[in-house]
Amino acid sequence: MKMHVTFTSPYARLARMVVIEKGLEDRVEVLGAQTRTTDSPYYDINPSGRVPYLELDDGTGLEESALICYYLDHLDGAPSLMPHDDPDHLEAKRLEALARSMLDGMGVWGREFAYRPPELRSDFIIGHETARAFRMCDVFEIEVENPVMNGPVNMAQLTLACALHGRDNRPQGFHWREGRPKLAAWIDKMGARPSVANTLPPPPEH
Ligand SMILES: N[C@@H](CCC(=O)N[C@@H](CS)C(=O)NCC(=O)O)C(=O)O
Repeated sequence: MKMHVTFTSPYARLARMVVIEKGLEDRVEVLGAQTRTTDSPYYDINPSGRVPYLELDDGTGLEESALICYYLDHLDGAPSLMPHDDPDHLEAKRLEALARSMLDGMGVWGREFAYRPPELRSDFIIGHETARAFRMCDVFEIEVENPVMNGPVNMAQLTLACALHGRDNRPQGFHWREGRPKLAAWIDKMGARPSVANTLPPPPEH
């Protein structure tokens, strides 16, 4: 299988984490894609131009990190990151959705800095997304004590790690550790997992 990613994308990072958590490094070739470029050759592989994208050996292509993670977790017939028979299944899904909601907002916020020159940035969008992200961090300062966030590794934990690990001051002004000691300690603990440590985004170019 081939997985197309960028190494800055948190959604691609989530899929890369699952490859490592499930021990699939020998079966999934991770390839850097050229996104956000006119006429990128990647558009011939995935017309949407988004990452992550998983090309199965039979040529089928899967878009969307949630679907890719689902596929990879179920490949061995023993899904461990989203176990359906777990009594906490719904609680795990609830927390995963909260973490993804935070990640989605941070993507909007980060794109204002990454892809717009300063004079075109929207203070309104930046303000709105900054406030949302900090509110969600406050929610997780409490929820990191939830048993789902402390039991066997799962999608809720990995999604929250994608949103926060290696993201201090990224986007600019995201000082989420301040006043949130439990969340900071939880992220640092997650950072010891190879799937988290080995998928750290590269440092910003500017
Ligand atoms: N909901 C999608 C979001 C994927 C996404 O937005 N990826 C961004 C990178 S973070 C992307 O590919 N951007 C390139 C583009 O918009 O052309 C998922 O979870 O996979």
